[in-house]
Amino acid sequence: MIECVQAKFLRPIPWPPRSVLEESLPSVTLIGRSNVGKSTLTGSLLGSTKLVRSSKTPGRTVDVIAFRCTWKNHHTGEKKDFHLFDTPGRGYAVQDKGTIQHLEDTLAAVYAEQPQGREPSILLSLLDIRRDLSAKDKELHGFLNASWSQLMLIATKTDKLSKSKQKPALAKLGKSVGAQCVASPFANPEAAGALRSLLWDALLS
Ligand SMILES: Nc1nc2c(ncn2[C@@H]2O[C@H](COP(=O)(O)OP(=O)(O)OP(=O)(O)O)[C@@H](O)[C@H]2O)c(=O)[nH]1
Ligand SMILES: [Mg+2]
Repeated sequence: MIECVQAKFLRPIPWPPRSVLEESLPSVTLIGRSNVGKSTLTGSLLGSTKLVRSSKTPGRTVDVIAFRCTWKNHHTGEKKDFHLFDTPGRGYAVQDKGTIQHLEDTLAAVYAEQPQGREPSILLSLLDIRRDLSAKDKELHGFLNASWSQLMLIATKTDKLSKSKQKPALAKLGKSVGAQCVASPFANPEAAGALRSLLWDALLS
């Protein structure tokens, strides 16, 4: 079992982020449209909703929010430190026409903060299972598939579909982005634990 034993809110990083975090650590960065569930998933990964602000109103998160986390593997006793970045939603908080360019700049900046090839930079791209991919989503995922080695697709709001529709919808979404999609662990601590295990392996790779 992987548990978050420590999570520290660092500071909001202005958009686009110009600051450079001093410590070089692996990172997990959550991206996706506004209201898709990034801050909610951040809370699940931290094992606490106290440090995050999710909201029914789109555009809640307007800066890149950085956390310094320590996860512990209770089987081996091993610990792992990393940065977790919750980002503003595309399509609302950052509305100008250069949205994709801004996002690419953000990701490049987050990536550049770590010595390349040494620390894994894991990107979690969140997609609402009920929405068809827009042209911009496709453009962005074309860029990410080509440039990001550790990209994981997370489908949110799967619980809003009936059980029988969830699997085919996951497969369809995965096909449209050209990669496998896993369901977000919304309100399901067991599923949150399973996702932390997947990320743990990725952080150690
Ligand atoms: N039913 C359901 N609701 C979800 C899920 N994930 C998030 N939500 C809800 O969706 C709303 C938006 O969630 P947030 O986590 O604030 O979304 P966000 O992507 O951080 O939004 P911005 O900060 O505006 O970019 C909240 O009311 C959440 O409770 C999910 O998987 N299922
Ligand atoms: Mg948010």
